[in-house]
Amino acid sequence: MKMSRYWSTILTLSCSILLLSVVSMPLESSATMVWSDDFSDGNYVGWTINGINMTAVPAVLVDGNYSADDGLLRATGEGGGWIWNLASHPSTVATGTWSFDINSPPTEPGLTHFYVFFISDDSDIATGIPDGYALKTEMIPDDHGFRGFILEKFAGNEDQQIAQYHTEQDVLGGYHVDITRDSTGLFNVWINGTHRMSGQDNTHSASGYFRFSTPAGPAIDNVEVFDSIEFDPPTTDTTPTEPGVGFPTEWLIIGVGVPVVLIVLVIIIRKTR
Ligand SMILES: [Ca+2]
Ligand SMILES: [Ca+2]
Repeated sequence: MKMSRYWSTILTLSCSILLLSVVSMPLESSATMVWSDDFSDGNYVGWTINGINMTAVPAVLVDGNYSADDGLLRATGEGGGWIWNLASHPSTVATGTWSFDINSPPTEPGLTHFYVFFISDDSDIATGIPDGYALKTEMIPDDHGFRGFILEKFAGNEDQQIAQYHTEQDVLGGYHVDITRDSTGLFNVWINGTHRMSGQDNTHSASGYFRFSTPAGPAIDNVEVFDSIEFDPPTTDTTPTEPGVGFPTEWLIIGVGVPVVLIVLVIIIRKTR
């Protein structure tokens, strides 16, 4: 009882569709996280620590101080805001997604702001201000009365504001931050899940490090860096957005492919009896 050429072709096609869809699935659904650290092991292995004494002119390198004893990376040591600590982790992602938690303790004299350089190079490390892009957290009102978050570009000796989000209250306690940057240089920033900033800049297209730069007090945790855009910007700036929940086309292919294969098998079995 030979299988007809017609049904043989159908079966081959069906199996090919099924195989293709299964093979293509991991490409679409595989994790794209490049690196992460939640400090749950109580250490900051993988991070390089520096410190800068800003009271000296020019500023001088000193020992930086951090502790991960409590399961997050907190700048410790001398307070007063004059010793800046710089924790650097290798990170070559320049387009993608950066997610992290920050924690600001009640301010002490001299501590007014800190930076997360999510894209940076290793220039000007002696001043604590590398080239790249940073989220600046202005914990309490600055000289201009601004408090909140600033997306800032650093290039040479210049820094330039890309976008800002003025908060109603002092930025104290814990906040979750998600930042995306696409291939056109467009940044989007979410604070506690709500879209708050967007802006575009193409000055820097490469990164060497992710850096947490701060006087003693603030902490960072749950750093996750992806080389893909994990959050879609909203159509308006007021609507919180969640990661896109699309219906993968693979499911559709499988939804069609599996029944087709089953139907063909049933027909063949009935025909060959
Ligand atoms: Ca942690
Ligand atoms: Ca660790």
